Amino acid sequence: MIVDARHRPCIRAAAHRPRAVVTRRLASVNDSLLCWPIQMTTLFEPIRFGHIDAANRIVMAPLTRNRAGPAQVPTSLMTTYYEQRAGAALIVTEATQISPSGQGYLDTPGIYSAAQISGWSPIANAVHGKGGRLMMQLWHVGRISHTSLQPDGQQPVSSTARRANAKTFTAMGFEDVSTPRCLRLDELPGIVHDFREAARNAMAAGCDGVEVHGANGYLLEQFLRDSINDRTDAYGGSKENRVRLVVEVMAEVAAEVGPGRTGLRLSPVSPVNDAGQDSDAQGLFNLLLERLAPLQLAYIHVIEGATGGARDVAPFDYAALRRRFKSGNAHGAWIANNGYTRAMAIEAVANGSADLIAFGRPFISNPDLVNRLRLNAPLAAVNIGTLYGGSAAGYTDYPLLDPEVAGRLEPDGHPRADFDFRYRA
Ligand code: 8OZ
Repeated sequence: MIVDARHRPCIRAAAHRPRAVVTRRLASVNDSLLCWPIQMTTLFEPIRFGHIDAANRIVMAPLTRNRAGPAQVPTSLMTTYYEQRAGAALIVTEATQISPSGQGYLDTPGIYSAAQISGWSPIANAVHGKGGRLMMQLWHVGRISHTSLQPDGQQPVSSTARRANAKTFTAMGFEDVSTPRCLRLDELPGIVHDFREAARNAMAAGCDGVEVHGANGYLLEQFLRDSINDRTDAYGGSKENRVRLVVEVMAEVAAEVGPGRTGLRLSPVSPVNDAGQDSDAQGLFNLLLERLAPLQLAYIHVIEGATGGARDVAPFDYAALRRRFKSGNAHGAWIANNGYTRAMAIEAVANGSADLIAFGRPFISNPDLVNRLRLNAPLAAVNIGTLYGGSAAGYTDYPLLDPEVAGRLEPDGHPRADFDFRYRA
């Protein structure tokens, strides 16, 4: 069961108002007797899960933007970008490499050096200053990389020596990824160690927790899926063996920062980055969540369908996965993602199929997405040409909602009493 957030000062005033159920009186006849209850959505209500208290149920999904500075250090422009979006219940940072070999794209930030920790620190402070919460997404890209991005121009590493049929973004533009080298058994403790150290660094930077990137065909998924993992050691073959590395990483990260500050992102059937379908995706991910259950993680964040694409790319019973996570974990939250509209998000939270909903691209072009969703205001379209790399253009210059419309909100973000609800769905 999810318990409500301990209300922070910025939302305390609102907490005294009965928002969950309101009554509207019928004008004219016997108005003291004729009332009907209107069940209001819970998408905009606070929630506490693990050790995270969040002001609403709208998460900013991790979004790769390729604007880190030299030595993969976050910049002050990134502080502005994240601060502008702190109205989200929770921001999950763009994927951030745990080690130099974990990098797969140009100008993605890292969290393995002192300079990188110092670079992330003002971002965490800025988000907290606006009442938001910041989880750092930790990734190792594995074979989705290019030798030009690797230390000393070495081969990327993976669970296999087979190259992915995928592209990455390098100094030369979009290029085919390089052929990887298969990690030796004796190198795997080092990968687990790097995740743990990175988690420690994220907390030193002031983050509220970490989300391990177990999705989208990157290193951890390269171990999970039998379409990629062709090992014959204790980390390949059976499902039990293929979930082993993810379980070890999650156990170490949770031991470092606390399970209530640890989440995991999965994409069980997404085909991105040449991640072929597992021969039994349902069985594989069901087993993974069973093995993770004792850890009592703060949340699981699931991309439903193809990342950024079709939601029905392959059959999958997400509810079965959620049941395995929820069973015995009273404080864990289920975050759903991928192509959710406002109506779908309201419905999913209301019917309990998700506790929070993560929005990706809408957060890029709508820094005040939470207010817009509250008011059912129009959403601005994203400029695809400025997604990856570049400067402030298409990054920190997306406008806020028209102040006249935004003026219909209380300072805490809830619609004013005189709001006429014409923007409501
Ligand atoms: C879109 C599609 C696949 C991968 C990530 C950079 O997951 C990505 C990604 C984005 O971090």
